Amino acid sequence: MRAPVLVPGRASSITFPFWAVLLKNAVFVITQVDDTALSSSHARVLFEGGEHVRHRFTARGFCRTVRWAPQLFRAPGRVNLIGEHTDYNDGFVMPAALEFEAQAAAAAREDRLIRIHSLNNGKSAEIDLSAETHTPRGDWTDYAFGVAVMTEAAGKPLKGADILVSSTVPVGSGLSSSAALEVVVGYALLSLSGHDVDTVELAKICQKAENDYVGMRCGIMDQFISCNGVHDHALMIDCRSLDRKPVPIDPKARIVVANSMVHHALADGEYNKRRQSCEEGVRLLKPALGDITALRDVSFDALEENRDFLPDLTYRRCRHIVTENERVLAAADVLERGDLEAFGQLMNASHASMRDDYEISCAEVDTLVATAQRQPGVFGARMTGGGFGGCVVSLVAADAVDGFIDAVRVAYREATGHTSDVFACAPQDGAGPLAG
Ligand code: GAF
Repeated sequence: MRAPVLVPGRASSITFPFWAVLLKNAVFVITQVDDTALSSSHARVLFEGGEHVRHRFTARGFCRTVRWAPQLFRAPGRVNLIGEHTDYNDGFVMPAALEFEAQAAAAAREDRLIRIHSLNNGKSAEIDLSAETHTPRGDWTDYAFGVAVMTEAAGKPLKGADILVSSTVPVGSGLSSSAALEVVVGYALLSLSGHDVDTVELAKICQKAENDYVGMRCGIMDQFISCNGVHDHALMIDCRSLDRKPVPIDPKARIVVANSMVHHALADGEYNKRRQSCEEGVRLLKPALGDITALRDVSFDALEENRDFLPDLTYRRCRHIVTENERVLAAADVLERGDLEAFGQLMNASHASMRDDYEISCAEVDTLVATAQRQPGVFGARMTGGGFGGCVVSLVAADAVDGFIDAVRVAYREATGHTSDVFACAPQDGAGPLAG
């Protein structure tokens, strides 16, 4: 398989909202991070902006014992344009970072407690980094505390911290709300403890947290794009070397995301099963193909020549990965040449492969994809993310976007009864401090 030429991404400046200036300039005395105080609508002013008086009232309302001068951080969710389930096969992916993001206001502590409060669910929790062992709780806090534990395991000692988090990434939609939370917490903890933040290393730490603390055997795509996204670009990532190349999105087209509003519960178990099938494929093909370590090393011709070594289901799982890798490489070429029609056809083929070979779609998503694919001005559409629900990504001619959004919303509601959130996206930069 041809290897792409990859160059490091460009960093660009981050704009920060009005509320961030207020918060950054405020030194306030915080009481406690407790549910009643912080889940109030007043507390939300911290993250959503609002008039200064209300802001100060809020600060006084829940701040009593700890002097708090937080630093602010952000980490985006993502949409993947093409390259699904290829990341854990050492393959290629092409995601973009979204405007939806997790934000954190965080300050170091004198001790080794990490205390976190979520403005999304109004819940708080803490761990003591000095404890001998840490037991995952099976809830949202595992993403945050897993990152703290894995950061220390990577040889980076941390100070304790008080962290307030808020996220606009819709949960369970396949837009990587968990990676955004991991990355924003990791960025905050490293910064508060005086470490330089290497965004490739941070992505690896966050992936390890998800693999070994949360128990989800994900690849590195979501954490990597949240750390390294590039404004107005998708990012072509080689998940083996972690080389990356920003690919500009032609201004004649817009990325449009439509949420199917369904998420089937079998997602995590089925995800791990897909990964096992890929590993089985490599094991069974190795005697014939020699020095392969991942499906990345298998060409389509080699797979076809050796398909008799594989049970049919394993063969189809492998065929998705092998053809998807080829599609991502082709997609990078055609996008660079501005051939949006060809890019769209690769997206459509990717969806068919996920639906028929990898079997990670579902009826509602197939309906949404078909609805999107038949609209005027659309180049292509496919499911994005891990599967079994979540979002559909489409590439749409810029001058057809408004009509596309309305038509998809109406047709999907008529077909399924669900009201889809449909929105055009502009790719953002990866994680970083919010105010400098
Ligand atoms: C999930 C995982 F977290 C990613 O690593 C990736 O495998 C994706 O599903 C499918 O492409 O988002």
